[in-house]
Amino acid sequence: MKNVWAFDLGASNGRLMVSQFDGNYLHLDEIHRFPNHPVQLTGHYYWDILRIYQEMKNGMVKSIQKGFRTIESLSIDTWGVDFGLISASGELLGNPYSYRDPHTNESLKEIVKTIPKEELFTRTGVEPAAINTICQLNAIKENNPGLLERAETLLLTPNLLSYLFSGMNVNEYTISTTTSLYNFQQRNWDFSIMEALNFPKHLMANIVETGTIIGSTLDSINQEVGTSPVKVVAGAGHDTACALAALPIKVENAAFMSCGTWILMGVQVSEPVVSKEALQWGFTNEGTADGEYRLLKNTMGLWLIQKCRAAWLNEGISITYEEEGQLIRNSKPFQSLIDPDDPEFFNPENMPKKIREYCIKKVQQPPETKGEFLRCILESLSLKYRWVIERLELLIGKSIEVIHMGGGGIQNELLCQFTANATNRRVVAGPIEASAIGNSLTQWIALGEIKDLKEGREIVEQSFQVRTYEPQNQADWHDAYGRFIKLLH
Ligand code: ADP
Ligand code: LRH
Repeated sequence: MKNVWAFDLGASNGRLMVSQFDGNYLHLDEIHRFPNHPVQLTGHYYWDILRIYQEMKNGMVKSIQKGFRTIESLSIDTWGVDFGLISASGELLGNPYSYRDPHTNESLKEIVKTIPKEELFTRTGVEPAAINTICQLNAIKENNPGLLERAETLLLTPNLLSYLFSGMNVNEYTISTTTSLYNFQQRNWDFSIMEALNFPKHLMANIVETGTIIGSTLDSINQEVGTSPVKVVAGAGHDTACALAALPIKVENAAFMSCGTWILMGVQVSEPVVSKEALQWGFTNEGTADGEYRLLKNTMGLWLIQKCRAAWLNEGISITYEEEGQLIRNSKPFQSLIDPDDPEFFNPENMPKKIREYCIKKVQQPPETKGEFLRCILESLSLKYRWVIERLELLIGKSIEVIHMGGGGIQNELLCQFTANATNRRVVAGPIEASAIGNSLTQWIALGEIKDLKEGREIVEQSFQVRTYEPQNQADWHDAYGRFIKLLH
């Protein structure tokens, strides 16, 4: 059996998985998992990239200790849009900013004075949004110009890390498409956008196709972790592209949902959808692992629960996931609803307090108990997914009957059931580790062990279990949607 290392780094946790392929089945072993959070200091939010790098090496050591010694290759996928800047002498300049940093608050307003929103959208396919790389670069240009002046190369997070392991400077296709600086017609960086915004034109490292073998692990790494050289593959670098690659979607009328800190819901399309409605409803088009596009909406995900749990932990209260489910089951349905994508919830200091304030403002009974907060969140999230799926259908002119959910968030069974209920569609949930599996598929394809993604998905289907959820309590969910939709206007 051959092994590859799949590093899947999410905005709440990172993990190293060994993916094994025996010619018929894939096997996945979790080697190492570590928490990951934006760190606040000096008035900004950063990623603790050096700790992430160290944890990745800790994972390699553990893998070898567990007997996975011969590794064919490695690839890294991460959340989108963020990046590191490298100096002319090859050093990392500062800590990479997190997309939750408020320094981009004014960026979009500034950018659209030069390039209107419609033009940005039709050139890049990406929803104009403050988190995007383009807005972060604009904020750095305005607030920290010295940093941009010293920067020779911009590497998106997966490729920043692959650079630290291999010394090779490239950006991979799927992660590059998240920036709002990628021109999908030219299939390259949009140098005229960069010029118009006075970004240095040399900044963006070249884009390579998904699955390019870019080099191998540095001697210093091999010595430190005790391995022989491992091929470094630029597999799909965007975690959402990886998740879609691994979902066992067989029918045309299916949508995907990648569930973690964010929830991304969409469909694969051969050309980006950049209509007026797509822009108005906040849809985006990002690259798939097989070179096409994902028409999707970036929506709030389990961040709301993560931040409630953090606030309760500050009060000394820790709840297990099992208790979480019990608390929700024991609380009254549809008491209060929120628009989960309201900007108020993007990065508040105290999430439960914000949710209460929102409900009071919208003249609803605010949640009191932990169960009420959690129920309010899960019901509101699921109702938002109905809103998204109905608009997706309008955009593609086809009906969607099945939703494939993957990612760590599907371990929340109520989220899957509520999504089936709210959307009145069958949900097929699995695999949980969709991103790590998709990451490894792009490596197995690069290594010539699997022919293409179609074959890869068939292998995933026979290797991992899925669970089906049928819609329930339609009348109640339909009534609740009537209340929910009013919150969006
Ligand atoms: P990311 O990749 O964004 O870091 P994951 O895909 O790892 O996120 O999903 C993590 C989230 O999934 C957690 O924040 C939590 O809300 C949810 N989750 C993980 N395990 C469980 C579980 N056993 N029960 C319920 N929810 C879970
Ligand atoms: C989810 C995700 C999503 C967005 C966000 C910044 O982890 O990759 O697709 O790009 O992070």
